[in-house]
Amino acid sequence: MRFPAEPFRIKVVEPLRYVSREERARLLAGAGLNIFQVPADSIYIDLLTDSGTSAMSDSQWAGLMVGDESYAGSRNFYNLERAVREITGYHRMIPTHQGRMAENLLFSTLVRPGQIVPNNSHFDTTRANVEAQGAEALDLVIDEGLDPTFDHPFKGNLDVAKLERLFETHGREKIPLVMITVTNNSGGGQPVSIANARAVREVCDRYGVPLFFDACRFAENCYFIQEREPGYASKSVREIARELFACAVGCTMSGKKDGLVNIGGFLAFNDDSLAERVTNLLLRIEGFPTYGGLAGRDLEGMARGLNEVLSEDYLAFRINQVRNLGAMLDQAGVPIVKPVGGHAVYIDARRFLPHIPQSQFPGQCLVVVLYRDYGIRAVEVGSLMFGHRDPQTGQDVFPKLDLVRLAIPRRVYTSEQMRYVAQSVIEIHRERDAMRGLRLEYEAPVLRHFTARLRELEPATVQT
Ligand code: P61
Repeated sequence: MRFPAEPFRIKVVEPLRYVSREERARLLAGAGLNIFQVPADSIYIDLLTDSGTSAMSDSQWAGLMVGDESYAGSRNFYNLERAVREITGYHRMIPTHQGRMAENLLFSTLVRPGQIVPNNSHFDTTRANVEAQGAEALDLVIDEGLDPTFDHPFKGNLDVAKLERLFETHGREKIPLVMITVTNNSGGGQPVSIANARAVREVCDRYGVPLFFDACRFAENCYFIQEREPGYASKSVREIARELFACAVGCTMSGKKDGLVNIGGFLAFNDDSLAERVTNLLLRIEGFPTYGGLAGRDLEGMARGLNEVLSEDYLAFRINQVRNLGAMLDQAGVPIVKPVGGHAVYIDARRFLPHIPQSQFPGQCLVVVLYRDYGIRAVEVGSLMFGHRDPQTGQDVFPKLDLVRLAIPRRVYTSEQMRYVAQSVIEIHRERDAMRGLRLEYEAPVLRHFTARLRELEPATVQT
């Protein structure tokens, strides 16, 4: 039987500070209504991200003490390399300080200006790293993946017909690699099936182009495969992971998600000549190949975390905790992306706040109230994160979806705390008609959501 509740007990606690509503309102106003700029110790429940926020196990903490900080040949590098080989089947593992450096190294090596990199959906760092090479980051997720109400077991799948057409139109010279993000974060934490990964690989092989995974949440993806894909119910998640990774030639990885660590990442594949090119760049911008940008102890924590994350008791608890939060919201009529994904519940802000147009950032409005009134930090994944002004037309361009992500850190919050989150969102939903839109006062040229400053619109200027 799988564990019905937390498959761990708590040995160390981190006290949370209570901050009054007045104090939260003051902090938020000073931060330009940007939740990234609020000090974390003024937050009661922090659902900004599941990235780097996991609680490490006793074994991982013990692993830090056997960190070998030798400049070259640290024993922890070999432990991590072994863990990655066993799980993925890729024999070259290049450690990096986090996922975006793995992306930078891969794209700097393989991508040229004017090329196109298709993905089911690029996450923002992936997109930024593709664009930094002067290339286009193209999202090809299946149409069902863009409809927040459509129930589909593998909404993260990449549209194989669209990929075929892309190759037919542009030829293989324009497409240096194809990526699939497992699970698909920007699309709601939705999984990708093995059948889809195989079909994409088949197209890539025909055109002689490599397929890479953005594998941050591979274990959660594999749990969904076991649960939902015909033929996989009796296979272990570990076996499924091996089969999934065999569909691609390599991966980028942020260990801050399914590596169960607070910092770390890697790039892994089997191509020795690519390893040589990447390593030359790594030496210049990140570190020596046996530590990347990390301490030996960090490598050890990630080696142990990668094995722990494949525990099926852990994964059953993890996926159910996120799913239960979604169910509480759904039952109360809060519009969420369905089915609930692996690491987060996504609220559909356009349906939650239909009276606030995308130009007034409905998702960010909800983020503001969640913190100011309830001490909960969520993140907007919508018109603030992905919207921009088209330089040619001068028009504002908005993404199809305006979502608010409640990302659940791994092994951190109790079910009671999750109930508090659900009740808070439900109360806001009841009062939603009184909420007002926002105006952007400052934006940086890239990744604007980190530093943007906003202001609440006066009631008189709200459009109806
Ligand atoms: C997150 F607000 N994700 O979801 P790094 N690929 C994928 C990711 O989800 C991802 C990375 C690559 C984060 C952290 C984050 O604007 C933001 O180790 C599918 O963070 O470099 C990271 O991995 C990059 C949150 C990143 C953000 C950028 O919360």
